[in-house]
Amino acid sequence: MFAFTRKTRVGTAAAALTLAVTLLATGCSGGAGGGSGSGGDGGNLSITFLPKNLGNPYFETSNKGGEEAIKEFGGTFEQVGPSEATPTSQVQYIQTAAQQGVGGLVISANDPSAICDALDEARSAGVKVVTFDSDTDAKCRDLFINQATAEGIAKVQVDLVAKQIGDAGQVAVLSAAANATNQNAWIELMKKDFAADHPNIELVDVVYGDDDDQTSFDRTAALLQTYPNLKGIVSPTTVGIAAAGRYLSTSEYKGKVALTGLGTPNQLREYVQDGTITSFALWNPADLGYLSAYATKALIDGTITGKEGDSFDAGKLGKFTVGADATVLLGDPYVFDASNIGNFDF
Ligand code: RAM
Repeated sequence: MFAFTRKTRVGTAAAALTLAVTLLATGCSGGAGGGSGSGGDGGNLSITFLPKNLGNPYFETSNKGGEEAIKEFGGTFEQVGPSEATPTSQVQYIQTAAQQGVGGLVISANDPSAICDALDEARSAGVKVVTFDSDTDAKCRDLFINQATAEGIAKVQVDLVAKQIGDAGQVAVLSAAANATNQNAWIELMKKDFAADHPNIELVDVVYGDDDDQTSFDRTAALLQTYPNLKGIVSPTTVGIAAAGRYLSTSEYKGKVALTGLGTPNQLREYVQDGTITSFALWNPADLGYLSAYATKALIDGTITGKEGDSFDAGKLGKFTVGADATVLLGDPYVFDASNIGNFDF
């Protein structure tokens, strides 16, 4: 029996919000809600969340979702993480969690392979390893909780920028850390989409802000200087798009150079209101954390092993089934604009 312990602050009602698209959770076979969970001795339900880095509102929201789920099923939630999103910065936290004997580790990887040795050791010690948001090589983890398909995430951003610049001209990508598994997968697919469907759009550069606000801000300034004819910036990171929005909103480029990508409504609201940003996309990070926690519980209590076709209950989100490559899919990306941004608080 595990008492729930809270090691992060509980914030607003953000975690309770569910995006229109994700709440479909169709087959929603009855939310567990408040405390049904595993009951009794479902294994070691002490679960540690390890984001790419701390201080990113996106991960604060996903952690809140994880915390909510773990509270429901009576486990212990902890959140740890490095200050910088570098390839090996998470290793020491993985080692510590394993030494502490946690039952599960939920991690968003800064690099597909740099943390694999540490994860292997943790798994040998009996820790269930679940990646979420940004995967490792599949052999290094038990399960990956994917926010939306990589193809869908790439396409929504390409479609948005194409529409915003009249389907012609130069665009650049402002990404996160150079090794980030998720952004790199999305960028590769964006390149294909541009080449296949948008012959008049030229992707001139991909630069990296390291999911650091100041670095992302500086990279935005440099892009605008280097490419005077730039028509649009696509930033597939919540940190990057917020920093680029801040730069553009007080510059001569506001409303002239389009900015889109993946962002949180709370960070971008003012830039939608002041005309810097028309529309952008994301999923519900709280739901992603919530689903990841329930998936980890299901691995720990033996409901699933990560085999394709395994299914488990994820509380208010309903039932989910493990797909190919031990991956579970949350849903579809969602587009935010002036008409709907007021409905969201995260
Ligand atoms: C940042 C991180 C995260 C990514 C989002 C869209 O918060 O890079 O991994 O999924 O942006």
